[in-house]
Amino acid sequence: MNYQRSSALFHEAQKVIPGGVNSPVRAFKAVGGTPIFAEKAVGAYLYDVDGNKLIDYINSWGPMILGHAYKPVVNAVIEKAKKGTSFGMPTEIETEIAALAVSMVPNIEKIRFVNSGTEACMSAVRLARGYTGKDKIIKFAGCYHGHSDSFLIQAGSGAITFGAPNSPGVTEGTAKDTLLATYNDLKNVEAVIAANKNEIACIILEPVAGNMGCIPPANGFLAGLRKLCDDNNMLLIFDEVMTGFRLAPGGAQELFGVKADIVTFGKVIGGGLPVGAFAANSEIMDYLAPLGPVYQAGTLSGNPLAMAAGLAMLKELNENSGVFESINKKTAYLHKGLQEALTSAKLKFTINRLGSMISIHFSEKPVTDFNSAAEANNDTFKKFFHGMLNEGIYIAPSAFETWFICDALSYEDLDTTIAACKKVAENL
Ligand code: KE4
Repeated sequence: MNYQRSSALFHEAQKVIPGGVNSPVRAFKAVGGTPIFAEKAVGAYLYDVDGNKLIDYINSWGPMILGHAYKPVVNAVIEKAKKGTSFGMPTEIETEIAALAVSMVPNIEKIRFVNSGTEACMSAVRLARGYTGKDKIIKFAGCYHGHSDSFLIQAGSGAITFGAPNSPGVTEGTAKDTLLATYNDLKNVEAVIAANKNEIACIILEPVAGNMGCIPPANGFLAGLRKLCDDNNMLLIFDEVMTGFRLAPGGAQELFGVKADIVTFGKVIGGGLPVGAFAANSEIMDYLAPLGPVYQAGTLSGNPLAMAAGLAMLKELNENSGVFESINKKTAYLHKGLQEALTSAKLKFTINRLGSMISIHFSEKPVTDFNSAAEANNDTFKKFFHGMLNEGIYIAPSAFETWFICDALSYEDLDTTIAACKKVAENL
């Protein structure tokens, strides 16, 4: 593969953009090498600036569940743009997409649109704190909820009493209100709660983790968190930025039958344009300004182009629920093929999958939380990543990401991916 133009563009970008990228994971720091610059993408294929055609398993980190440049989404944006790009005033389309989302997702009566998953999760935590009158939150090591200060936290020395910043710029004051727990470990969550009795506003988690690779919830984990929240007057926040409108029309709540108090969205709900959202029942959501005391705002929230893209996407998913079964079947087919390819190469690995989320971990132990994900062989992953890229298969440039399957992938594409995996694995 020739990456000359990507290299030249990366050189120029670094002169005027920190690290040459507008989001760190794109810089290939976790896998080495030069990031690829996209030229265009259609369906399951991404075309880079050097003319390479790649089968895309990132899909903009999740939004392109129906494939890139999906015509109903593109046409909706084009038509809407002709009427103006932003007003800073209420528009009818916001009500349309809000009503559709409320009809698709269980346990929500109202939804507020914002511009990113970070903004959605940040606002959901502020709402939980305002509604409960309590300051502390529990998040899980390895779960990512965006770059808001309260989430950039690592385990503090007194792990079950307070967190510590994991980025300069995050204050000790902020960090002390974030408690870190271990994913899939209810006993650990109980200990954190006991050490902070009556001080915790909420538990926030990815109901299926996608930022440690894909890590499904252990049986009973989500229901256990639900009970702990009910018993301790805490709100349960499902961060469905990744799982929302992907695992099922109603997301993880529908799939697992566990009720969250607040749900956050991003990615798919915007159809590739900048949209985040958070939703709950009316009692909780009416705590938000202008009705209630919890302030939250945004110039471009409910932007007409973003709403047009999101509404077109949700309409497609709502009217064609066969998509969910289709992408799940494709992911299961891919899983089987990857499993056989990696086994025949006699590698130590484990594959996690749930619905259309899948990840390969070069570890022979089960990967059920951040520590077990971190113990996998990252050097092998780096070689695997570049080997697959050289075969025209573009997976996430980090071992701590999930593959995103889109319905534009054909079974021929999947067979090409499996053959590439077999070839690469034999040379690792
Ligand atoms: P954004 O602010 O990036 O729109 O959303 C933050 C976020 C919140 N919650 C979950 C579960 C997420 O996965 C994300 C963002 N995901 C990463 C990829 N794992 C975005 C990629 C990036 O940072 O460039």
